[in-house]
Amino acid sequence: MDNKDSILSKVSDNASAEMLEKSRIDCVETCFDRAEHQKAQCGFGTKGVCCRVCHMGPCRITPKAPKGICGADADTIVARNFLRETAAGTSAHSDHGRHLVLKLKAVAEGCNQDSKDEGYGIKDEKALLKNAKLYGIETENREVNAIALDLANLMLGEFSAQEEYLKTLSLAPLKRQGIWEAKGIKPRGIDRMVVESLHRTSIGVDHDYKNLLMHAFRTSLSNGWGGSRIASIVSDILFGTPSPVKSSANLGILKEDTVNILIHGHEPAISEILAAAVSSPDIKDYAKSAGAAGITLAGICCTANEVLMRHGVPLAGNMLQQELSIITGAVEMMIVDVQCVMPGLIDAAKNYHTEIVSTTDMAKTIGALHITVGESNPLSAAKNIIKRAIDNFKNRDKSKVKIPKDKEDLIAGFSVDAIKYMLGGRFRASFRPLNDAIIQNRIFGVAGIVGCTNTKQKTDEYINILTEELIKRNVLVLQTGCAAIGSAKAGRLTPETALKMAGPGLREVCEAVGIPPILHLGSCVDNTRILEAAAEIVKEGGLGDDLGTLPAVGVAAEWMSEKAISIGCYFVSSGVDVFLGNPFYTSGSENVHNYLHGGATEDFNACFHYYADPHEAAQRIIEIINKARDNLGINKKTERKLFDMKDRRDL
Ligand code: BF8
Ligand code: SF4
Repeated sequence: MDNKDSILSKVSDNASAEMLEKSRIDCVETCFDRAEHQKAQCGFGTKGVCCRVCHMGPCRITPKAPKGICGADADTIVARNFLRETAAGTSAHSDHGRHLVLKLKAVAEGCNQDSKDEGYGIKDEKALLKNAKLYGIETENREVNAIALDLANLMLGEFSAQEEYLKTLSLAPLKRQGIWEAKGIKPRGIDRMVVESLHRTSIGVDHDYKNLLMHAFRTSLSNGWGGSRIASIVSDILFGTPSPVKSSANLGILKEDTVNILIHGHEPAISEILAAAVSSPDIKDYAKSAGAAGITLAGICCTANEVLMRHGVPLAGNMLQQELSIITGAVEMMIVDVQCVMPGLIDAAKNYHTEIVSTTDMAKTIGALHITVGESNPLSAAKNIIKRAIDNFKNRDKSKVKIPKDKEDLIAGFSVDAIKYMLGGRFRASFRPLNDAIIQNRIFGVAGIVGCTNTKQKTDEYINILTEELIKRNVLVLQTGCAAIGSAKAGRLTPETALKMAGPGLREVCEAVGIPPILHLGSCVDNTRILEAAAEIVKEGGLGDDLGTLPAVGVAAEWMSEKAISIGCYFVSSGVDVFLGNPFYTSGSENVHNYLHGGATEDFNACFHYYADPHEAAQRIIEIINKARDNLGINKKTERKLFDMKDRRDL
């Protein structure tokens, strides 16, 4: 059994530590225990030199056996594995995007509604019109549904295009588009890119490690400037473009006297309708009649981020807290959709009254109750699920309940439109003040800190150390995914707490504008909001004409998912250096490893950097940003000027 010290070496926040301790008392196994059981991880796997793409193998590369049975060497095998991971990550984000486009199409055709005002609909017509125009769709004097249908059909074409290049690429700066063209990595249809990845990596096809890696970058672009971007755009149209919203984070948001329902996964369609169901008066009455004071709806992982951004639904926790949330004994139901949902939830739930409900036909787990929200009357279907959770309230065993007190306030909801609005106000919404602040060295640079939590690291530690080190040095931090939840749990997503840590220049700007120095931009697909912001900064002028010239970096601090590999690749091929807190499984090939961690700079002006220590990462990030500033000629010593009232108003 773990002692307190060993528990504290696994998790950073007190709520998680308390629940991990309770897991010992309740005899519930968690991912932290299973990580111990898996400790002696396979060296061939971690080096990337195990190949099982055909059944003459598996083949493993060693000094004595430098080639597989077919003759494939370490370079080929490592690059093939890397491409397969990138393709899987791309497919996850992009399929999420596809489901949303299909939802938009159904809504435009008048389906997916209970009545005119209930069920799914187009919440943000402004976002629809803006994006339709971006794609060249006629909007003048046309019905909203007709425009939505055209946009949905165009976006479906982004998945199925065989010969045409992705239209969404045109949202990137022209110079970057030119680099993709010159390097031959402009993706065609998203589905084609993923299928081609599988084809290329099957036995006897592509053996040139560089050619394989180029297809990894090409495929990742079909995610970042394709599937994920489309997912964010369509989510905003269907559910509303986020704007700053207050909420709170960590397991302390659960309540002893309410029915507690957790939503977990990634796709916002189900959670949106559940959020609507929970706030309907008949459901509130139903909860009261069951003896509860109300319903607490909260989220885990990126589904949580989606409904936080749009409705202020609190964050129960990030990926490695999913089992810990059940161990509170106070969760009536966890409703899951796709991605990052651990099969281990079922065994954890068996120890309590918690019911796990899966909602998507493509993601089932034995032991979970499967209920889908169909095309007709989605709101009624969602209400029925919530009623079932309420019915389960009476089964809660009070003797097993222990809810940690920890919860922190937060501000989220920073879509690109919201950031522009905060910076420039309603009539002059723009990135100009941010660009000026960077040019004047009030803000030294920008870092996007994204990604997961991983049992190989103490949860949230790397994220929080690095974030603190960077804002101290006046680097504005943009966050998404589980990294943002990590900062939220540490109480860093409030202007007050974070401003105490920020360097003087960054603090000045944040105070003048009224934003925290760490901005929560949303879920993992919303990493494309970071690219969108970067593209807007380039467009605004004064910081070069390409994403690759910006004083900006990306960081996947505690990543574990294949999605993070795809994200990292689309950042690098978009010209943004990416720091990893965990290594890729590529060390078995010097050629592959060296290209990804250095050689790629020649092609894209960016590459990957692995640092196990967040302090060292911070140091190197500062050097890279400094070099970008030098190249832009904005490192000239400018006279520091304190803001007077007029400057603040101008900002
Ligand atoms: O898509 S950050 S652990 S929840 S993979 Fe998963 Fe990683 Fe969390 Fe969101 Ni992204
Ligand atoms: Fe072995 Fe080649 Fe088959 Fe891979 S493709 S398992 S290296 S024979």
